[in-house]
Amino acid sequence: MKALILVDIQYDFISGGALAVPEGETIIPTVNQLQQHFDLVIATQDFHPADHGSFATNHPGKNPGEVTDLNGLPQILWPVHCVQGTRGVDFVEELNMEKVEKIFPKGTDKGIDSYSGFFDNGHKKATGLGDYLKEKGVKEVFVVGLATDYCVKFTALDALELGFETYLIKDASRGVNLQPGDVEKAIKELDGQGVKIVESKSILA
Ligand code: VGL
Ligand code: ZN
Repeated sequence: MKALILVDIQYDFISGGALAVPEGETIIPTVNQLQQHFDLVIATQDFHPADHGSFATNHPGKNPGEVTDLNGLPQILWPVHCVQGTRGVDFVEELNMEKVEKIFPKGTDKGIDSYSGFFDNGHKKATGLGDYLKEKGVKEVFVVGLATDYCVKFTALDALELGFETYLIKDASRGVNLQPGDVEKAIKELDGQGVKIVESKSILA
């Protein structure tokens, strides 16, 4: 049983969004095609309250890109993004959601960020995604979406740690590249940990 996880394909992560990932929207046609090749499709949704601790504006004197301490964890500060009730939090209209069986929101606790779709950044609370996939009999997890160097990366690493055979579909993901080369670094790290890096054509063929 193979599952496809669509990570954070939301307005704030595409061109024009608050935390725009370069070329973020260009993955959508490929992601839509890929869905037809999977038994199960699920989506994660970055889903912050307005007072979330990952927003630079909630730390007077600090700017996006700076790192602070958030309840004992290092936290990169981001522009305000994916706030519940705003358009930025919505899935991009062109993304086919018909096959998506369940949505897993994350980043809802203002005191801790959650890059992975499985756990918060402190690995304290599970979103339920791991148990859900296991109950469905999933053995292989394929990860696509935004952003390769943050939420896609940590979702893939947690999938691997939970015992799933884990794949990153490279061309169906895009990254932030806060520092030049971050995406390549993330892919190398995933590869080194045992995530299989593949191209969409190997699945669509
Ligand atoms: C993400 C930074 C902050 C992501 C979410 O979806 O990769 N990155 N929140
Ligand atoms: Zn976020």
